Amino acid sequence: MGEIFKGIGKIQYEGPQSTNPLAFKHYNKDEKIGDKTMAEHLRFAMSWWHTLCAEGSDPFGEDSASRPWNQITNPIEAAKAKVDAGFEFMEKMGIDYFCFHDRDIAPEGKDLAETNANLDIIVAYIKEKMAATGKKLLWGTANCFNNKRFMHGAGTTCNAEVFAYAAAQIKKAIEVTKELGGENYVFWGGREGYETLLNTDTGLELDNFARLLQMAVDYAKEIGFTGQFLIEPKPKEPTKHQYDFDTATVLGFLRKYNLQDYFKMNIEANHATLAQHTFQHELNMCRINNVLGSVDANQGDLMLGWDTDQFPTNIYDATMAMYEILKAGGLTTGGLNFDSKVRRASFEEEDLFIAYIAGMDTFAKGLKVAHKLLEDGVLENFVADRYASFTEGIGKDIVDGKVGFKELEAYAMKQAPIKNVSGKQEWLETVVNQYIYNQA
Ligand code: XUL
Ligand code: CO
Repeated sequence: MGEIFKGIGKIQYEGPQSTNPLAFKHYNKDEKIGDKTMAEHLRFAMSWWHTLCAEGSDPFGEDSASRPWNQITNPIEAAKAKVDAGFEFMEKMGIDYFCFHDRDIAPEGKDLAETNANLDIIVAYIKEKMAATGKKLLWGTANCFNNKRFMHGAGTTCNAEVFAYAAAQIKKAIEVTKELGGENYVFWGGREGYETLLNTDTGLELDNFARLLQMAVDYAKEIGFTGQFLIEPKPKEPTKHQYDFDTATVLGFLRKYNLQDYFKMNIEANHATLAQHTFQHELNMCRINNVLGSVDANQGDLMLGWDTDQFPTNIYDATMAMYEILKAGGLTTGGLNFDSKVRRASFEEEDLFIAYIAGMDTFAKGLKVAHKLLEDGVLENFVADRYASFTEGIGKDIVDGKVGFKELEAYAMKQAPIKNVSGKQEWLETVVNQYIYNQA
């Protein structure tokens, strides 16, 4: 298509005092934070769907933006133009990774065979672009929620014909992800839930969902796909109740069906808040269970009950997210994928750049603050002191499994009056704020 984002050059780092809307204020990709560069820590990714496919429509209104690459009538040519736009965007933004659903990159054909053939054409085109630019695929996934065939679900449908179709679609999506060297493969259960229990066999649906995931595990082994499988929890929307409600629920499911060794989580900030959790809570649950895979970086509107997928600008949330990520040992095969969309009224192409800069700067600043917090051991030292009673005496006996109810009763009968110590929440909140204010 030739240059698409005319008048916008490569986005540069200009430092915290810059007032240039098209410059980074905190994200300085080669700057070292601890032993890794910012780019290595943050592993930013562009989401194909929100960045290249979405044009501002919502349930009440038509598109507000018409992207030039989507104006081409031939669907394969339009898909190629979208690839051109995506790679130019990543290049200008300095983003190394991208993520897609199968249907984001190539149009459906008249049947599955033609749809797969369309995918092959675009995958070959993307592969060429990857080789020329060094951009990488963070994860691929199958869109088993948009087409009306999935009205009752995909892996959790009541219709075995649909289950078979979904399995075939996911098989192809895993093959494509492998072909492009994808580091992960995501399962987000868009329709894997129910609208009413009056017509739903939840037992069969969950068993079948586990069967589908087991088939994916088996097939990945068979074809030598070594990327990490991820499940992206979300409690609701589009279904009233989604089975992959949150990290704790997904872990219970995986353990029941003996799938726990094959899946980690892809945590999305706005999904966490829809489940009435903080973003940090979900990352924390992943960290302590060793299942932190990747992150869909966005933010919701806490006053709304749906997924608004806004670009992340909340510095406090980003700091605490990076704190959990660093404590977990960092994003290994994962990354920070902007599953975020510009607001409907931010319809100009420049707004895409401004939005990504806002998100990347927020996480870069969060990374710097979180690194410093950890380096100084502020919260760690406080927490260690708070639980010190479990490192000696009766507390150590509890942790070591040396005592049961009877021994503890005997101990409690003779113990001195119990003294507690303040949790100092307000003080800790002040300290975190000070780190945010004082970190350049
Ligand atoms: C939907 C959502 C998806 C997944 C991939 O809420 O987050 O875009 O990230 O299917
Ligand atoms: Co997501």
